[in-house]
Amino acid sequence: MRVLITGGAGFIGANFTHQTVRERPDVQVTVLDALTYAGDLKSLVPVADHITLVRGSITDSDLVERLVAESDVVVHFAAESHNDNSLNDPSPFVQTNLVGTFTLLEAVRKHGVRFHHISTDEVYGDLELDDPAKFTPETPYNPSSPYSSTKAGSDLLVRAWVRSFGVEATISNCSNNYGPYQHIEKFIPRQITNLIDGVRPKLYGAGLNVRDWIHVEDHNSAVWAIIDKGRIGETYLIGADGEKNNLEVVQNLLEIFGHDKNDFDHVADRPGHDMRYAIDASRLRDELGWEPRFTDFRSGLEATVDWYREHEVWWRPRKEAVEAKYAQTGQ
Ligand code: NAD
Ligand code: TDX
Repeated sequence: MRVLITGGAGFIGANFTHQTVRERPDVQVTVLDALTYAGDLKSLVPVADHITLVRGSITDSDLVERLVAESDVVVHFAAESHNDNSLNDPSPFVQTNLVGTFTLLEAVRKHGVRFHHISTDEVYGDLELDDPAKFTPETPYNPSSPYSSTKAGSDLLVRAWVRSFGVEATISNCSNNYGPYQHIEKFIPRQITNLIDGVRPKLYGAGLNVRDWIHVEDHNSAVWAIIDKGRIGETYLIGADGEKNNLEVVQNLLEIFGHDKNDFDHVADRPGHDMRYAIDASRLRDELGWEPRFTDFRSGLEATVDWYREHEVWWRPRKEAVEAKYAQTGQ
């Protein structure tokens, strides 16, 4: 099987590439990645001898068509992925998440190639803290940020290409991922690298916002389950019942580092900050028999802390610029 992985030099795509090379020696992997600020070639060094890497944009229709024509499956991770960046400048989000997905869809349509679209639970908006509900595939779309609205739009493009043109596609909407190779602009690695540097963690607002954490390896095993056994045209929600508020996550990290649980700072809140995400993954579990393996959040977090401690060469070059950017918004 020839698999084209878009965004394979980013956090989840790199972990997916590693998992695929490790567990599926029969798969021929090509990664297409523009190597934006979020992509890092170092993340692919451990698998460099087993993949073909193409540097380019998913908005480049000639390049995309050539690569898609040589593939059996496209797994589409490439995106602008950070909410805070989308509040500062939405333009690359529209280009990559909407125009890029459109470009890929036109190519898979022309060449009859199977497509799997990676999306987020944020397309559903947010839930109240005291609401017992979780997101299901029937929850109406109600995105809040420029990031989540462009992801929602990309999902709708995929659905329309399935219905109107018979494209063989599936969609997955996953909750917040954590694990190795995550960009240090994101919540958990930002706080881990702050703590390594002796800087207090930064909590937006009161810190009561809830995210439904899943280990990146579990997200990626679910993606393979959908590629292997998923029904064409279907949407699968991926989550592992990992709801935690941000304060709890920061206090877990402080404990791991042996600090007092109050050793953090409250900083400016994110405008329009979604309160709570929660996933009902029963379709994935019941239909496809998928189960998460990393169900103990604390030990997953400890392993992630160890990874950042051991891979300072990977993240250090970005740290100063990331913090300088947050300083501009008082975060
Ligand atoms: P990331 O920002 O770490 O990586 C994105 C990758 O896409 C980078 O390597 C970047 O260089 C590449 N890219 C960006 N624009 C491109 C373009 N125009 N052409 C080609 N490549 C381009 O993101 P991530 O956290 O790994 O997220 C991957 C996917 O998973 C995204 O679609 C995101 O919406 C989705 N998702 C992420 C999470 C999460 O918690 N991180 C949760 C659910 C869904
Ligand atoms: O320094 C911080 N302090 C803080 O309190 C940062 C960077 C974030 N936060 C909060 C904001 C959120 O409530 O932590 C939570 C998680 O923030 P992010 O890591 O920015 O993730 P989020 O906005 O929830 O979106 C993530 O999950 C869904 C990914 O970045 C998206 O790509 C994915 O779709």
